[in-house]
Amino acid sequence: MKDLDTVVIKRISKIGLCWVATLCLLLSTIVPAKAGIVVTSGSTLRVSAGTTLVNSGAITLKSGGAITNLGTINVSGNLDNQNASLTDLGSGTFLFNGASLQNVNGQNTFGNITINNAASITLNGNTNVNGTLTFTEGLIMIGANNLLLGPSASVSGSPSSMAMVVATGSGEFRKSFASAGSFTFPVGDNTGAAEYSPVAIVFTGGSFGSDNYAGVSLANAAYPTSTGNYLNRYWAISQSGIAGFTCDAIFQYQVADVIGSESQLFLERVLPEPPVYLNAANTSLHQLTATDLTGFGTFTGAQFLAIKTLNLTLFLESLYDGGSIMRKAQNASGHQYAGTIADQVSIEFHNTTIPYTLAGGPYIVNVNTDGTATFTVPSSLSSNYYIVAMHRNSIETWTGVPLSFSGSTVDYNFTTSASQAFGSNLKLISGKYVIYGGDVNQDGVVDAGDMIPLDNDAANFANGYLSTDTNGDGSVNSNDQTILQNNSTLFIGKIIPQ
Ligand SMILES: [Ca+2]
Ligand SMILES: [Ca+2]
Ligand SMILES: [Ca+2]
Repeated sequence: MKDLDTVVIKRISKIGLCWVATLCLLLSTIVPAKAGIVVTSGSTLRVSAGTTLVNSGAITLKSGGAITNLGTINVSGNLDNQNASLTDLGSGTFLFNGASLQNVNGQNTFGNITINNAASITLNGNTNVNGTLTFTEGLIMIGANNLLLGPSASVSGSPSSMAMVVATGSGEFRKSFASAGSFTFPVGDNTGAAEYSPVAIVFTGGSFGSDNYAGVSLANAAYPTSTGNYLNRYWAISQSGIAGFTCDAIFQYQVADVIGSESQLFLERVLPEPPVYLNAANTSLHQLTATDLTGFGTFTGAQFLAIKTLNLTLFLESLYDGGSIMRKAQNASGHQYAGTIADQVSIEFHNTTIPYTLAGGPYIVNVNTDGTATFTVPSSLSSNYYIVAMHRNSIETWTGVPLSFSGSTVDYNFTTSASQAFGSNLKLISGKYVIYGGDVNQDGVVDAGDMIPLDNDAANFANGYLSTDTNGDGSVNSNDQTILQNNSTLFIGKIIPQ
């Protein structure tokens, strides 16, 4: 015997047990169900427009079952969709009004959702809302799942710290846009005290492709590089399918999250690096604002720290013929990089005491044919560091001494003497000191281990921007063995402090 308190909707044609579905179809009234509804495989729970199905328990949608809600379904227990794929539950409203935490399982597409449960609901799958998301009371905790509002969807009610989306996990609260326009993400955290910190974004232009979205997540914590005066909060905004956009953004924070002086705060986009500072905080509205963004990233409030510039000069043996000029690295069809760029190096900042740990980077930096390489250093790097240059087939090379980054500009030239590199580990070519080439496999030494991949690529007549192409001409052949053999004979390897 089935549980008498549970309504089980079975396959209509097979069982003929269709009374609940029939009632819902026919009556424009409130239909009370007992504690729990189970929709079995092959059956559909259909709620007509104008009908409210009041359910005082859970709704279980078995795999193969369906719900077509064109009216309203009041759920006070869990909504457990056991279908594996995204399931459209109809264009009607689901009212979550339980007295304890409600779980929404599975991947669901809703028309409208209203939350009126002070004990909150948890989404355990990716969730779409195409109509209205109404906040009466309670939190929607999305965790690792994405909550996506469609292009026509909107938010209603009065979001607050007691009625909002908690987006502090790896999931995002996403909104799709049909065209330029604005949307306020009613997001916040439930870390310690629940705090409401919505983000409003206003697209003023752009090309909005199908399935586009902008998505928000946040953390009630200091961004790791924050120092001095800062905000105990950061927001990450991503987007997909929105090309060539311009966008304004407003980030609302709570004064309780200010560490130090609020008047010192600016909106800082900390990612992507290098960080940039935007407008000063509005200390009466407690807002951080950005205008005319053309890219998103991670944003926080922080004091303005002077931008630092590192001007390096270096030559790579692999591209250097003398005359203070490098060739441009080639790929199979021509120059790998446009303009005056010869190649790219990656630059790391290392601390100056054992164990010389990584303090910043690696940062990908363009090196021009004249050896100059300039980039903006994150303002958080304000101490002394060894600068380490790495290149796809060159020997890792450290500065001869640590450099101070207390000022705004740091110049360093590896080419003027051997001692400019730690251990004087540079090669003299035509009056300039260059970074040794030939470390194809990037293990820190030039030896037979580099010859194996080179020989393999040469045997295959490989072309392209390849680490085995030690002279950077775009093809791998016996000419690439020269640097490698010369430096292998000299037992060239990286020399680093230890
Ligand atoms: Ca909090
Ligand atoms: Ca090697
Ligand atoms: Ca070559």
